[in-house]
Amino acid sequence: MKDLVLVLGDQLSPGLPGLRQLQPGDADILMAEVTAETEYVWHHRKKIAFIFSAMRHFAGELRAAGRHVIYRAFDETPPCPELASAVADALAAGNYKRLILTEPGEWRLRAEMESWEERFGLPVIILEDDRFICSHDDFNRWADGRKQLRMEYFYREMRQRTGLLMEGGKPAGGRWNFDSENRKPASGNLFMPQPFGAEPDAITRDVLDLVEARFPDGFGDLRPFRFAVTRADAEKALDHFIATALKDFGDYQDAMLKGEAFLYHSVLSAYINAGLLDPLDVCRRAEAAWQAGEAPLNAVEGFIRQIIGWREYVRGIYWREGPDYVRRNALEATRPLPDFYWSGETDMACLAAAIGQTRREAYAHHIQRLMVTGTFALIAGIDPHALHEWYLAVYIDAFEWVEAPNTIGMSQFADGGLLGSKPYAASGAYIDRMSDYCAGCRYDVKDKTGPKSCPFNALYWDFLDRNADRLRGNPRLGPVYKNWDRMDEAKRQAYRDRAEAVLKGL
Ligand code: FAD
Ligand code: DLZ
Ligand code: SF4
Repeated sequence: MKDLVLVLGDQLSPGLPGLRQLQPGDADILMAEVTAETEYVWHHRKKIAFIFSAMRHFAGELRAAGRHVIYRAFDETPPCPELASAVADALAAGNYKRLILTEPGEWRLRAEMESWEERFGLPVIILEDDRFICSHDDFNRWADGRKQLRMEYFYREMRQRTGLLMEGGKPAGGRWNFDSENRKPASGNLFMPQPFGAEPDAITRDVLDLVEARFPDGFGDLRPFRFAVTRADAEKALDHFIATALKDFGDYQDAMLKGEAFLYHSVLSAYINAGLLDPLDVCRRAEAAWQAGEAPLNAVEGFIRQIIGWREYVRGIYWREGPDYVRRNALEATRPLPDFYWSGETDMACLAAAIGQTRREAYAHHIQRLMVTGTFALIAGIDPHALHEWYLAVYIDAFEWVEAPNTIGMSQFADGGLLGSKPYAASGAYIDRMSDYCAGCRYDVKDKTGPKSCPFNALYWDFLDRNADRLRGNPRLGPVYKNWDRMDEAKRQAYRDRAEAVLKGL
């Protein structure tokens, strides 16, 4: 009797534990495009197409390597409703001794899979996903007993463990972190790099037609579709990033520019998260570029920190904190998500730009997510769970283990400061400093409380005022509250009134 190995849409790695431990003759592989996975949030149509096409290509590669793959395509009528029904059908059709799984990237599926042994009456083995650098046990060992979890300290351990950018046990360049050099605004540039784009092949074209036909009311633009869907093309995207953008990644990491969706970002997150690229390998390639003198240390350190630092850290927190993490709401924010998060139709030029490109590309870079859509929702008091579902839907790289801690923790402070030390609240001045959005906006970023004043300005102070009981004690906000306290009451009231008008207008 053989084993049955289920491979999910974000587990497309030949080194996946469930695949590398079994010989081709010992196991059949099951992959399934199923309705439930396309419906748990209103996924961007590019995201559905990316997952389906990458799954189909991966199944082809497995077959070419001599594996037997049972593939349930969405074109079956009716499509397979959920992963459990795909498993049930495969078990009914074959004679299997065990079901082998690699742990999924969310609590929802994890809980479901834990019920499968009883449901299907055969041993179900759930293997730890060791495509990450830090195991659950290692993260818990690091976190246990600490008063505060802070990414920077976790990151230093990951540097030591991987040896990345380490020289004789010390950080290369004498510092762990070069962020102080990384906050430059960018300016338009004819030679701005663009991410690698793949021409859709016949498999991708079929998937695009399928998604167009089956998700006519889906979110976002399906075409043009230029994402890589194979390991080979994802490798090309990595090479392309290292050759064209890595050297400027650090300097312009926090910059935003009208009409430039990608700037010097790598646009590799979807490939890493789906398993097409290995995170450690990506980091070693960036390190090699620094060693070869092709990219400066501030860029390479910043890039590597995002992957072995932030990416591993947020995952550790997601699994450590449990399934209720996505429901946390420390600031008790309850305002519904404004419709313009879906339509992009708002006069606020920064939000229109970030959401417009999200609709077109299924991509926004970190500062757009954190300091535009994230900050606005935070200071407007939007329900963090509704916002979480939005981020989980609209980005091609969105899987709950990485999206939820970034949204609930980093961006909305809804975990009360567990993941990060302060809320990312800001007035329009931040966006004005880091972007060219304000120049073309209907609102005036310099105006604080007038009818045309930038909405971020009043909402910022109103947020601090509304949440004073919860936030005043935060040491990083002490100076800000001092400024608020020093303002005369008429000015404070003008901020409150303008904020009320903005919020009514949502
Ligand atoms: P780059 O800027 O080129 O960074 C390099 C790589 O570092 C990324 O590919 C990614 O793998 C990793 N990385 C960078 N920042 C983070 C981070 N904060 N957390 C984890 N990994 C990071 N990232 C996702 O992969 N999926 C998500 O669903 C997601 N949701 C987010 C939601 C919010 C509210 C915020 C503020 C951030 C979110 N991020 C998410 C993190 C980050 O914005 C994206 O990883 C990044 O924008 C992807 O673009 P890139 O590949 O060009 O990244
Ligand atoms: C995101 C996604 C989509 C849209 N469709 C599928 C699918 O049909 N089959 C599948 O195995 N996986 C899909 N995925 C990815 C899963 O939702 C993902 O594995 C879980 O969210 C866990 O991270
Ligand atoms: Fe955004 Fe305010 Fe600038 Fe307009 S003025 S782009 S709303 S920060």
